Amino acid sequence: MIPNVDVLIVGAGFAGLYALHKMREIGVSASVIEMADDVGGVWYWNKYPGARCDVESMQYSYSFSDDLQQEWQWTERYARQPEIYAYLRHVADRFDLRRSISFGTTVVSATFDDADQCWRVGTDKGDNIAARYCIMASGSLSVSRLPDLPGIENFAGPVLHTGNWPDNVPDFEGQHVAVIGTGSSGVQTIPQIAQRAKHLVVFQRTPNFVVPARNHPLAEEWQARWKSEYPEMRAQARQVGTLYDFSDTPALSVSPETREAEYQRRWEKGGVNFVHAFKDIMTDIAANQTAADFVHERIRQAVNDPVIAERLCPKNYPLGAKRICVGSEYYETYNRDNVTLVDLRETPIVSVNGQSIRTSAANHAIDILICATGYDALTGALMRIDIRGQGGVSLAEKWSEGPRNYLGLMSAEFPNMFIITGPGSPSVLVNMVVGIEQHVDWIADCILHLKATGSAGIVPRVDAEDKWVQRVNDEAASTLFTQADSWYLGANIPGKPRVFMPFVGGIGRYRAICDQVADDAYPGFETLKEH
Ligand code: NA7
Repeated sequence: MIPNVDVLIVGAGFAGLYALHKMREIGVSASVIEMADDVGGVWYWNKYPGARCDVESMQYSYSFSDDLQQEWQWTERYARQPEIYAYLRHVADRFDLRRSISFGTTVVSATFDDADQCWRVGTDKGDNIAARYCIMASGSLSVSRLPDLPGIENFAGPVLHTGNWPDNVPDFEGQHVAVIGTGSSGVQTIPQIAQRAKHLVVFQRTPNFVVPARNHPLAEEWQARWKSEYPEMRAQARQVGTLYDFSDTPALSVSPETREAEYQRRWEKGGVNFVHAFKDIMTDIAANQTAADFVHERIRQAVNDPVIAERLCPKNYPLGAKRICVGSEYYETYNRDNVTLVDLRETPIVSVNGQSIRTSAANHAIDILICATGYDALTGALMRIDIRGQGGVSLAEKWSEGPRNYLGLMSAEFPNMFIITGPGSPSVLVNMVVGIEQHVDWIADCILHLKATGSAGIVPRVDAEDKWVQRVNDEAASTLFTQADSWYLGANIPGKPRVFMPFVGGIGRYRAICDQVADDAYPGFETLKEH
């Protein structure tokens, strides 16, 4: 049985591992519960061919230990899943974290005990753990979602989800394979599967903007230089998330030729940096259209068949309003003889049968079905735990109209439960590792403050929460982010309330707000007195 602790952490991905290390550092007892049989979080589950990070390796890594960041050697500009998984395994071993992690165990409930002022956490193994604090490091993109397709249960072959990839995957060689979904995961896996399958059919509901990765092995000197500059680089990253080449120039303030040259320069360098070419791409639709037009032209150049090229051009939402994808040979893959693109808006899926998928126009023979259909983002992992706060209030009921919390960190009526990179925080809009370290450090300071002041805990006030929710909404509404049916808004999950969830104001501003709250002795929160 898992013993009672000061801090119970749910999840052993990037967030949970650092939270455990930090809690030990501040001298509180802590343990982690992880449903997988190893550390890694999304980097444990996302083993699909082509899985890699779209933030550069030198930046998508912890900064809390200089020894760690100096000793670990990355091999590529963008790390592949096995390398990030190996890195997290190394972190777990190097900091001796495994002894405090219960693997293969799922948290099913967490109930706040008003009398004892602690959380009582239940697992699928029958544990009932008392913990003063809970840290929910359960992931922003960890609950994968299969599509609701008529007859999918009748499909005779393997049905795989990119976010829940099994170890024993059938060989694609000689097979008829379908990929449904063209977000980041689909964009990464489609070129890889196409090289092995006899035939690949891609079912696309919405085309995405895909910028080239231009991935390459990391040169020794480049890595050494980064490492020597880490103190300054990490300090800057704490303000901006990822060190992109940000611009102060509005897109329409320069000539079309200058604009084109800037887009081209960034296109050739590769990566998400493309969207930072001008400062108003995410706030001015006319500026945004110039970037979209540029990408449309690149798609038309890359794809031989003009009809297929037009199907691949995203036209009904602003560039970046759905998370931009970073790909390698993505558009070129549609020039292969063994690849078919099906536009589900023109010809929707009518039924899935034993060995085929029938659309309104054709029947496609399929041996293996790959769903790259995404996640119940930001709230999914919390909602599948029965979380009950003061007086038995249910988090799922409280959030039935959309998530409500203060600073993205805590929800009123749920004392001492901290959420890492959840809704209301910069979360998936910034480099996740930077966001995680900021959250965990803030939580550690908060727990130390509570100990120092003899408090039994902390809980947001409803008025502070209401104001924060309003602020998150208002800031999102001032951008183009709300103008797409994205998972940022919950639009990919039928019935999920449409609320723009992340805080768009950037990690630097967010950090300053959180730091100010801590410096001012936590206004907007109430503390619990020891009984
Ligand atoms: P995403 O970005 O949510 O992409 C899922 C894709 O699957 C997207 O193209 C969806 O189309 C499509 N989809 C979802 N449901 C269906 C159904 N029912 N029918 C057809 N197509 C469907 O998930 P990813 O795993 O690619 O990436 C998630 C993040 O992980 C990524 O941004 C990185 O941060 C890492 P839609 O656009 O909803 O029309």
